[in-house]
Amino acid sequence: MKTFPPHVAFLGIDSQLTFCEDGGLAVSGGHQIMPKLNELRSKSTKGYWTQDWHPVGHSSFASTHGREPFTKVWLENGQIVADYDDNAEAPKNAVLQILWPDHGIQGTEEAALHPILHVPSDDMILRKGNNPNIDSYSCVFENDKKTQPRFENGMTLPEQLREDGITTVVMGGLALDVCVRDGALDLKKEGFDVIVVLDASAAISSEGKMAAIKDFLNAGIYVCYSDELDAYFHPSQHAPAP
Ligand code: VGL
Ligand code: ZN
Repeated sequence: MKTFPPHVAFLGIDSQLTFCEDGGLAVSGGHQIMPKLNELRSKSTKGYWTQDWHPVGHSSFASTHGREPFTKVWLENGQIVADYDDNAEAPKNAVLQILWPDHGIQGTEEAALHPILHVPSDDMILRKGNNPNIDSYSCVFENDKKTQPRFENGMTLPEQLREDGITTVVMGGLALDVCVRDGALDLKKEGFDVIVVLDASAAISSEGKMAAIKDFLNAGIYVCYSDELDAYFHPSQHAPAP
């Protein structure tokens, strides 16, 4: 098996039961990507994971507001200030929120990383979504785009990656059209080379998947399938015959 060069790290996003079939926020194809994540992890020296980690009654939950899941609203300090309307201006200081079914509740069995994943004990896990009033899709910024999720050691993910000598991140996980997308875009903006592996990810919707791929390509993020990575990192061994 070919391994990634040492400056390349694996990053698994929200690879939790809560985002798989039968989970709180079920993504179809969730369980199926887990063996691919194991395969990618085994090719990398360093591994990083994120975990969606919400308190009970989080402001991103429809149930918290007595609303239907998948409604779009404007939140200010975790409170609904208006319903989202395509034609209306955004209320000042408000953050757009899709209200989700309850998911990723701290300490529950379904909030754990998927049980078939092989997570070496020195891999680092970044928990996000702790703040009851702010959702956190990206592994770099919470949805206010100001505050940042941090490891237990106090470091942000970009700080930790730089300290570890990582310049390139190979990403997969759930959901491609929400947390993988926002994390990939933010890591790219932070100056990392980012590769999103499609068969190691699953999306909430196919429209969302197409929109995310468009965003990746516009941002200069590589999008590929797992069986293309060896050729990408070891091109001389994969050159076409003369
Ligand atoms: C996610 C919606 C809400 C994700 C997390 O991991 O993609 N999506 N919370
Ligand atoms: Zn969440």
